[in-house]
Order: sequence, then C-alpha cells, then structure tokens
Amino acid sequence: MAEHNLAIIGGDGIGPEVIDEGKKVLDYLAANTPGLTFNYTEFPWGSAYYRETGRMMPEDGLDQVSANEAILFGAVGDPDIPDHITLQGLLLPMRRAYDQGVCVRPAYLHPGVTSPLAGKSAGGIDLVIFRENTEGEYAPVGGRLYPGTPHETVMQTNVFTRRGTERIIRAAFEYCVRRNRRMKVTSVTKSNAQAFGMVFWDEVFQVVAADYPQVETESLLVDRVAMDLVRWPEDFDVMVASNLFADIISDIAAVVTGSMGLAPSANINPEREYPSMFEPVHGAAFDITGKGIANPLATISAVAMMLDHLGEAESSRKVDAAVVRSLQERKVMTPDLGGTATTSQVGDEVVRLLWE
Ligand code: GGG
Repeated sequence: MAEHNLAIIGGDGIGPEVIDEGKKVLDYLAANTPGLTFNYTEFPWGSAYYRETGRMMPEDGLDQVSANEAILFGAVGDPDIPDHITLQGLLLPMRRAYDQGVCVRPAYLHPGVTSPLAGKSAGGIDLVIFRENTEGEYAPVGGRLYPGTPHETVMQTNVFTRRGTERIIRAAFEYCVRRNRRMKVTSVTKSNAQAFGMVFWDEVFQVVAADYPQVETESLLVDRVAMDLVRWPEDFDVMVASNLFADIISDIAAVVTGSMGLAPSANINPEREYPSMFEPVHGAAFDITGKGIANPLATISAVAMMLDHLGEAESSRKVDAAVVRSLQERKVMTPDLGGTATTSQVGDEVVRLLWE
C-alpha cells in the first residue's frame, strides 16, 4: 500500500472519455483503501496540442513525464492529421524513450461475451501476446531520396537487436511458466520472406527456448497465424512477435474475443528504470468520439494491469473481478457489446461491483 505518482495522457478521440472511467476506478480504490493514494499529473497532449503548437508534446515532454511511476494513456490519432505524425509524435517516442520493450496484450473470451466466431464457447479463448515494442518494423530508420521524381527511392529499415529480441522472447517464456496453463509459446514471424531480421529472431527463439524444456514451442508464419486466430484461437497460449506483427495479431485477437473495447495493453520497462505505460489497445475511434458510448473496459483492465505493476496486487485483482462480473451480468453494456449504456454508466457499474 503506498502513494503512487501517475502521468495521465488522455490523448485524442475517445481517449479522454475512457481515461475518465479509469480514473474513476482509481479514485474509488484510493477512497476506500487505507494508505492508498494516487497523485495524477495530467498532460493535455495530442492532436489538439499539435494544432496549437505544431508538436504532439512539448520538446521536453519526455523529461516532464519521466518522474512518474507509471503512465495511463488513452489513444492517439486524428482524422485531419496524418497518422504517422500523431503516432510518431507521442506514443512511439514514449515507448522508446522509456525502454518499454515488453508489451503485454491479453485476449480472453469472457463468459457473457459472444465471439463473432460461430460455435466458440465462453472461456475457450485465453491467450496473451508479447509484442516487441521499441524496434523491429517501427524503428524510425529509413530515408527518402529524389521525392516526386521517377527515381524516387524509399527505404524503411527493420531493426532487430539481440538485446531487444531476447528480452521479449524471454519475457514470453517466463510469463508462460508463471501462468502454467497450456505451457506453450508460439513465435510468429515471416522468416521465409524476411531472411535477415526474422531468421535472426528464429535463432534467438531457439536459444531462449532451450532454457525452458518444460514449455512446448512452435514457430509459425504470420499469415498462417492470422488464419488460425480466426479458425482455432483456443489453441494459442502465449504468443511472441515483432512490433508490427504483434500489433496486427492483437487486433485480430481482440475482435475474436468480442470487442476492441475490451482489450488492454501494458508497455513495460522490465528494468523499472523508467515508467511503464498502460493503455487500451484501441485507437481514437473518431466515429464514436463525443457520443459517450465508448467501451471503457479495456482502459479499466489496463488500470488493473497497472495496479499489478505498481505492487497493488489486491486492488488489481478486485478491478479484474469487477470487470468480469460486469460482463457476466450483462446489465450495463456499451453498444459494441449489444447494450445501450454510456461510457460513464459502465464505469459506475464497475465501481459498484468493486464494493458489492
Ligand atoms: N491506445 C492505443 C492507440 O492509441 N493506438 C493507436 C495506434 O495506432 N497504435 C499503434 C500502436 O499501438 O503501435
């Protein structure tokens, strides 16, 4: 039990709407748990800030945030600003600067939630994706020559370091052993086509796997995994993939487990030298921004992951249990899950279930 300093970045679109519900849960926990305090510092950065200043965050933004223990992040993206500017201006620099190389994205089909996959029973899908989060295909390495001419030449370089690759693969194995469910780790690459970085990834996977003989392993190509996630998602346990591939397969996993509005994400700095960051997997969702109908459960589940990271295991467990019950009871659901409730009503319901 302690005092925790948190950076809050609602960001764009529905980000601030869902972050309000995450804070609502934290506020109720603090008010009802002796000795537990959360101090928030709000950073009003994102696309609105960009319109005013030409930057997604101030020049010294990374320094301003770094003193906090963790970051609760909403979403980034704007219909009028190119996506590479919004993403490269706020979210990706934080993941890199704070060395958040281990991204954890669980996907679980909750009782009470219907998968769009016919015939899938509740509870059948329970997998966790480990995403390499600071390099790979998202490395800001490349260049553009002779723009607008017939000789235009563009290079985008994938970066795989031994440290980053081994770190994410080992994190996946360690988690698999702790979780002790199917005891299987699936590595996802495209090493038949990408003969440098992804062949290297396969080699590192083999080396790390040798330290965990009790864990079953498989190495699959990403196109096969895309099919299998919609055919047999219940076959997967722990999955590990590069930045881009894990981003894509975690969206598929979110959808087959009922809604993008349920999928949380943790961007972890394993060495705890810098703050880790917790966010919903979903983006800014312009189509529903301002309507008050965004599902806040992904953010609230991200809050549970943050509490666990902060050493508040009991509070984390309570939040998870309240989310599970709200989905089981199906009384207060947003439209993505077939209900008519508002974002705020779902947050209120989670808070009610926390103390029931
Ligand atoms: N809350 C996550 C978010 O804003 N996602 C927008 C996005 O495009 N993310 C890409 C990524 O997570 O790498």
